[in-house]
Formats: sequence, structure tokens, C-alpha cells
Amino acid sequence: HFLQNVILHEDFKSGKASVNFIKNNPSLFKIKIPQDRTTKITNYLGEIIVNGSPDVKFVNPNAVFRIPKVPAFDPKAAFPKGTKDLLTELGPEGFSKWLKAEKKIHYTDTTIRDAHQSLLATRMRTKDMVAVAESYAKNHPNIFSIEMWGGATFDVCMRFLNESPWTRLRELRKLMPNVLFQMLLRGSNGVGYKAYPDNLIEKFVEKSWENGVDVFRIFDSLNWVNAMAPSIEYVRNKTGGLAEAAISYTGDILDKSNTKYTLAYYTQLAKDLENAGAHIIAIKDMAGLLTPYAASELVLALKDTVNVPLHLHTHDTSSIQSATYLKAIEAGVDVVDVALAGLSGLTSQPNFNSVVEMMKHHERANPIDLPSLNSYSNYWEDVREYYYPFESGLKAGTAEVYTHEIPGGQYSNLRPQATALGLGDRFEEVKKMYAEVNMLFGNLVKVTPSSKVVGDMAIYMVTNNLTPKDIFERGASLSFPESVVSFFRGDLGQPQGGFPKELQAIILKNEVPYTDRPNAHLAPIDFTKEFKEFEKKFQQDFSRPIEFEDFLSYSLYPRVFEDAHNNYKKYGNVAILPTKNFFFGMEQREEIMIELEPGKTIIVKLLSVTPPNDEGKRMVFFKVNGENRLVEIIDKS
Ligand code: 3PY
Ligand code: ZN
Repeated sequence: HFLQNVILHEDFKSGKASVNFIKNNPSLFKIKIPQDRTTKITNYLGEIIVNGSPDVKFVNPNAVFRIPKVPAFDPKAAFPKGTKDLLTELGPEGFSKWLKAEKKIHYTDTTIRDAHQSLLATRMRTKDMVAVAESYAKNHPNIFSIEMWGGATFDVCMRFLNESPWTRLRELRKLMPNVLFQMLLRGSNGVGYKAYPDNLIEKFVEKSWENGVDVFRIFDSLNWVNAMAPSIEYVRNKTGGLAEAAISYTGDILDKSNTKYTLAYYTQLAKDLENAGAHIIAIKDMAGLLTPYAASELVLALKDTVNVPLHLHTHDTSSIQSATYLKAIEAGVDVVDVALAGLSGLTSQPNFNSVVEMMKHHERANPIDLPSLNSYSNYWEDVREYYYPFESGLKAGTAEVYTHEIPGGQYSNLRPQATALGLGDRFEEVKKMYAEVNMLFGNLVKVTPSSKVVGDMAIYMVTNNLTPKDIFERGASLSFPESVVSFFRGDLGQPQGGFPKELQAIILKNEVPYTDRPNAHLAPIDFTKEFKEFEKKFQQDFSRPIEFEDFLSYSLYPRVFEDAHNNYKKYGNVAILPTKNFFFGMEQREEIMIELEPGKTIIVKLLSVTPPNDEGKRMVFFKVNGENRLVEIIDKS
């Protein structure tokens, strides 16, 4: 029909087809193109080829990519037993006791969650994880857990990668059935930046478990136990998983002038979390402020205080955090968070491979085959190249972190955020202001979303050349960032020691703050009714069955879900594209294989792209499984 007519045309066959060809043969192009999967995916490719990805801000024409090599494994062999099997066998309480009794140090691998969140703006695609998952689970079943979900990955998955986070979870679960899966849950803020109705968080926890999460690391951005306790309850009541509650570490317990975040503060917090039902206590050192000697003291004190195992998380922003691990291990910590070498260090976690070697002759060594582990690091090193547009640019560790206290995951975002607002040359000021805002706000625990509030205010003040003094003197006439107003209203809960009252009155103007849980102000979701409405709104035209999990994504991020849904309708499932082509399109004469579904693969070759016609449209010619195809794309340049 349409394509046949184009393809059989003499000019097209002889390769003379150009802008004029289209102009001279308008009738050939009047027919509606069927929206099958191949058409959708070639439309996506055409769009990226002509206009580039809106998410890729610069393209390096000299970038060299290598094919990442998946270390060998036996696809037919059974999965060796791992911690997931042990959890099934022992149940959460028994598992927690087992872990506490273990002598050897255990490792959580954060490569596919926090590491890429902190180094590559969370852009790692499911396809690159899936490719190596079975191999890793079969060759390294003695890893404590794989952190692979939650935090920022949930919304970035939809917002920038056009993927479903639930599909990622399920696909990986199938390929790694033997090792514990771990997620980061922001307590009453779920995987978002604000409070959600309690019954939404409860349902989210339940469905996360059903789809594959085992360890729920629960924190609150202000260390407010009231905001963590409900999530601990949901994990205990609605899942067979482990409730790991976090104390988020800030300041320096060894600094005797620090009277707010003292050792006694942390031990009391840990005790409260244990009493709330935590199976494990995490020390969440999100900015990497826990120095080695402070770690010794903290771990020893916590072991004297609580009866559950301890799990230590840090970021290597200062570049000395493997020393912190050594001291923590000697003090008796049970698990530490590490990232495979190729995605470790700086704002990410300490280097897994090197920590294994550091521990080799130690009495708490956990024997791990280092050459094999190195081959996985090499895989990620090669994968990382494809994500170069998202690198933060930080080149060396920095001791400045002890002054500004910016979390690792935020640091890599703050510079682009500042640059986008025209503060590229004033990043030093932004960092300094971040520290000043922290003190202005009463010295906060800073982690998502409270860290965003501090960052927003710092950027606002630098942009408007405001000092803390100005805020007090001219505050009545200033309109503060929405996140700041919302924070002082109580939307993120109550900070340790309360809000600074004078500043709160200036920022809120006439609004009255509240002091109870923000979630208590939110109406519960009527799941039956609202899911029906959701189905009605989204089912037509959606090329895969809509599911309840989609409704949860929508409830957490309505706009983001809707945009992702519209993209899905237009382009189909772009998660199947190789990463290079997803971000950078295709080169002339490049040929790629795309697996539409298991056993159904198409071979796509880019033939040519015409210059824009009078209407500003370009024709992109492909060969798909040997047949010519073309798509029409508006050139936006
Ligand atoms: C997140 O909430 O995404 C974090 O990683 C906080 O450290
Ligand atoms: Zn982290």
C-alpha cells in the first residue's frame, strides 16, 4: 500500500528521493501510517535522530562506546541459595537474629540504585541492569542484598526513561530470585517529596513486597520517629520482609560543641526505632560525614543500646569512607553498603571490590571472588560510558562536605540545577549558602526531601543576592520558594528542636502551621472507586494491560505518570531499545536489533534523513527486517 507505493517509485528505488520527491508526489504521503509497534519505535528513533533526546543536553561526537561484557554463567544451572532463601526459611525475626549472630561482615550492593542515583542523576536503564542480573545472582549469591529500588529511581524511571518502575522490579526479581532485594522508602513521603495518605503508603508497601522487595530501608528526612513508625508497621503487618529503620546521621558526634546531634541523640533514636518494630537499624550517612573514629564510637554505642543488627550506609564524597567502614566493622557493624568499583567513589558508595581486598585477612572477612567481582565492575564501567551526559563532573573527593553537609545524591544534582538557573559560576556561593541556610533553619537533618528545601532556599538567596540578615529585615515583602513555605507549615513533619519561631512567622506570613503528622490531614484513598476511574481514563489506547500498580504510580506522581503514559501511547515500549540508541538515536547505516517481545526481534537500519521540507519536516528512512520504512518528523531546530 502506502509504503509499497513509495518503495516501488523509481526515484526512491534509484536513491534519488529527496525533499523534492515528497513535494512532487504528495499523493503518496496522504495515507495514515498504521501505529503498530514497529512504527511506534521507529517514530521514537526518528524523533531522537532528528531532534535529539530532550534529556541529553550535550552530545560528544567523539564518544567511544564499548560493548559491555556480561561475565559467563550457566543459564541452565539452578540459582545457588542466598539470603532471600534464608529469609523465606527463617522469617523476618529469625533472619534478624541470624544476621546479628553472623561473625563475617556482609555487603549490600548499591550499584543499581544509590550509586547511579548519586553519580549519573539516576538515569540507569532497566535494560542494562537486566542484562547482567542473572549472571551476578548466580556467581555472587553470598551478597547480603541488592539495593535496586526506591529513592529517586521510582520517579526518574517514569519521568526520564519512560519505563515502569514495577516492570523493573519484576524483571530483576525473576533473574535474581535468590538474593534479598532492598529499597529506600522515605517513610510517610513514600518515594516522593511530600506526605501521602497513610493508606496509600500502606498499599505501596504491600505491593512492593508482592512484586519483589524484601528489605525496606525506612527513613524520615527529619529523623522524626512519628513519620517512620507507620511504615515499620506496614512492613511488619503487610509483608514478610524486613523493616530496616534508619537514623540519618548529620553533624559530628565527636565535636563536643555540637549539642544537638549528639551520641545520646542517636542512641535514643535507634532505641525508639527498635521499639517501633525495626528488624534492623540502618545508620544512614547520606552526606558522608561519619568520620572513622566517629563511626567506632557510634557503632559501639548502638550495639550497647539495641538488640537488632546494624547496617551502615555512607557516601564517599570526602574519599575517606572506606576507613570509616574499617572502624565500623571492627566496632561490630553487621552490614555495609558498597558499590561495584566502576560506579563507586565520590558521591557514590565506597568501592566494593577494594573493600573486599581490605578485609581479606581480617577475622571478619567475607570471602568473595575478587577477579570475578572485578569482571562485573568492568561491565559497569563500559555501561557507564553511555551515560556520560549525566555525569556530575566532580573529579576528586572533597573535605568541603564537612562544612556544607550536602547529601551525595543531591550534590550531583545541585550543580546542574544551579547552572540551569544561571548560577554556573556561583556554585561556591551556593554551597556556602547551603550551610548558612541550614543554620538559619535551625540546623536540620538534610536528606530528601528536607535537603531539597535547604537547596531551594540557598539557590533562591544567591539568585536574589539575599543574606540571612535580609530575610529577617525584608522577609515580609519576599515570596519564598513553595518548598520552603510548605516545610515551615509542617508538611514534612517536625524537625528536632522545633522550627525557629521568628523565621517561621516571617515565612508563613498569616498561615498557621500544624504540629501533628501531615499525613493526618490527607483524606484516605478509596481504592475501589478511584482505581475504576483510573482504568476508565487510561485504559483505551494503552498497548499493555493497565494494572493496579500503575494506579499506585499515578497516585504518587499524577503528572509524571500521565506524561509517561502519553509517551507510551506514542512510542510504545522504548525500554527495549539499546541505551545508545535510546539517548543518541542512530548513526547513518547503523543496524540494530530490537527485541519487541521474547522471540520477536526486528532488525532496524538507518538509511537516510532528508533535509527539512517547506513544512519543516524531515523524512527518516529505515530498513526494517529488509523492508523500507519511513517516518516523518518535525525538525524543531
Ligand atoms: C533518596 O531519598 O533518594 C536518597 O537517596 C536519600 O539519601
Ligand atoms: Zn545514599
